[in-house]
Amino acid sequence: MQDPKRYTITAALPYTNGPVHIGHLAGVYVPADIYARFQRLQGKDVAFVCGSDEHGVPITLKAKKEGITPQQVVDKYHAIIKQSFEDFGITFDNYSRTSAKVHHDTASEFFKKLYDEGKFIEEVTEQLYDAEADQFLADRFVVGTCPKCGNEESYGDQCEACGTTHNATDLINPKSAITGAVPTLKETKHWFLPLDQYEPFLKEWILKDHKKDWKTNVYGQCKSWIDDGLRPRAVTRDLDWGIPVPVEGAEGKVLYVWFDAPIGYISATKEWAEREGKDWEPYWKSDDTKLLHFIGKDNIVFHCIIFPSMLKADGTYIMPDNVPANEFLNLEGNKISTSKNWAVWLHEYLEDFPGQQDVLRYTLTANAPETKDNDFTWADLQAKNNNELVAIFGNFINRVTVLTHKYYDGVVPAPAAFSEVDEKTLAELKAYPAVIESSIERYRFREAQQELMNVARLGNKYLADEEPWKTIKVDEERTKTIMYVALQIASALAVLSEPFIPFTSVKLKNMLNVSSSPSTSSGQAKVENSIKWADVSTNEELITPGHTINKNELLFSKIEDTQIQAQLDKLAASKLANEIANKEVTPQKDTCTFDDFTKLDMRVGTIIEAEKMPKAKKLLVLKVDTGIDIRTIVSGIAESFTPEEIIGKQVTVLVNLAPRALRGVDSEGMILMTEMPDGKLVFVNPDTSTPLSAGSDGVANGETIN
Ligand code: B3M
Ligand code: ZN
Repeated sequence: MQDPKRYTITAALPYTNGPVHIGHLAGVYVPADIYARFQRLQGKDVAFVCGSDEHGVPITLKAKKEGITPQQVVDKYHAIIKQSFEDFGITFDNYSRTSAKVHHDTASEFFKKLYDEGKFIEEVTEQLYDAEADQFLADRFVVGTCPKCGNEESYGDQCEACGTTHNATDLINPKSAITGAVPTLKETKHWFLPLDQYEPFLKEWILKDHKKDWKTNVYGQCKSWIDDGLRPRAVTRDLDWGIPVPVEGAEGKVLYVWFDAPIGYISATKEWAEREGKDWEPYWKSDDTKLLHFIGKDNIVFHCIIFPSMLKADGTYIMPDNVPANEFLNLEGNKISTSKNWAVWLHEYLEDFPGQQDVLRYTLTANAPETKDNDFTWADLQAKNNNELVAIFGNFINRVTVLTHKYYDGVVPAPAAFSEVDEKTLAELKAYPAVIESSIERYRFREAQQELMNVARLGNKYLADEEPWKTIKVDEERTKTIMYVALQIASALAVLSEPFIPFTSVKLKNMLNVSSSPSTSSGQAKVENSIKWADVSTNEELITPGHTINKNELLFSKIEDTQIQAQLDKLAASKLANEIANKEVTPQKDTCTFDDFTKLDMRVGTIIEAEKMPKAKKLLVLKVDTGIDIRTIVSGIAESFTPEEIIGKQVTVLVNLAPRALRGVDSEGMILMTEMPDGKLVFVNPDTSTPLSAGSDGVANGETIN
């Protein structure tokens, strides 16, 4: 869309059943925020809205699991999520929630209008029902095999493996997620949006108009759904958590969460407009508004097919201009998972890296899963920080500000004549805003950020080549010119970095004692030392001679190996805890009688020698002092212990086990061991901290302990 008058930018409403993690940030909120900040810097009229998605089955399931009410669940996580977004500088104009009255009203009215105009099909159908829980099963209340790809853990409304949406009754071998019961079929009445009727519209709008300007993954998914043929889709559910269906004869029914949630964008805009004394309608109904939905790839069908069909059914709304959906971010090679606690939670990151939001924003953008799934690794965060933010950006700014203070007491010097290099460098600088802008406008945020870093590279190279620390000894005028040029680059960085690393941008502006202001189309007079994005390419001077900069401070600091190791340890602990939780416990063996048991002769022995059995991974050959004698025992513990660490150890020995040959060595007894939940072997420990000699009280070497 050419030159829109205003922007309505939406970011997917997070389900309020847990905190947000780096996957959310990378996939949706950071790119949306870069875009919104960028447009505001251009002086554009922006409404950037989001909010908590507080209805739907995930919330109900979480409440059941924690034994609290759904309202308690959403109150808790709404607060945490909202705080995380603020902490990471996501500049929503409004962060609302779908339990807000304005949303209940907006969604009800939306449904009612379509209902009154006969846009729904009302139908009694058989739906899956869990008799044990006395509840209809839809969406995430039911799991089964996906009819399209065969994934055995598909949800009732969507298969996460192949992305297909379906009706719960399409699942093969459905099972209730509440009780595990096999559901029966029971009749119930629902309202359906006949998506099939919107096929001609969708074909025209997406397949014809957006073939070129939408991302290939988004366009491809849409095309495949449309080509497969669309079917009517129920927009109501038999549930007690959600927005009541606002028509008669619909008691006990609520709006389907994917019907109400996208309307949340509209309610959030209304709430914002009311607060700001604005009219919300142009942001949703005026053709000169650019509407954009930032989402993850699992939400494509809802934003490109279902919601647009709803808007079309209403008839008064505009369509999104683009839906720049991202792929998924993995973590250290594995899929991020809330239930497995395989994630980096934003609130936890901030505890471990206080004040280092920009490091994460930068790393996530540098690695953004824009065209394919990508992997986040802690080693990469360290490298991005140490090798780019510290070594390039931070280093350049540090040199400029330190030298300005050292040579000129912090006052920007007046330049003498520019050399060819100076002219060339300043000309190159002027080209960057357009380059970055072009990438952002095409939703290529990693590319845009790389260009930003190239500005810092330009500055670094300029200083390294011109060497003001050498010229200061021989040529004062030349040094002033070099520092003047370097200060122009630093000032440009202060403004150009704002969409990407906003906290750094603020610090840098403070250091340079400049401000930034949105560009406006009307040619207003330049305010001294207030820099607009467009000034970087059009203005000869961003920071003026005679202007005093502030005290120098470090923008970034090195991240040490120990900090990274601590994060890896945390993940390893989480993986272990998860494995333990999911480990199948070996069933108890058949009963053994007391007589059987008394046949066992167990004694406390001391390992006096230990060595590895050649060519056997698991076996150690031990010499054990049993109190009766010293004997050889072959034990399968080599994967849990080294010979050195067990010499001198007291252990429990079954001494009357029939001897047997293991790899040619006669083993005369058995050391008692047991397995810890994580699979590690431990000794059945006689717990005698000081060796006892025979004859004293207590259990001595060789004494029978049963
Ligand atoms: N809450 C799904 C999700 O968090 C959903 C998005 C709603 S956007 C209207 O992935
Ligand atoms: Zn599937």
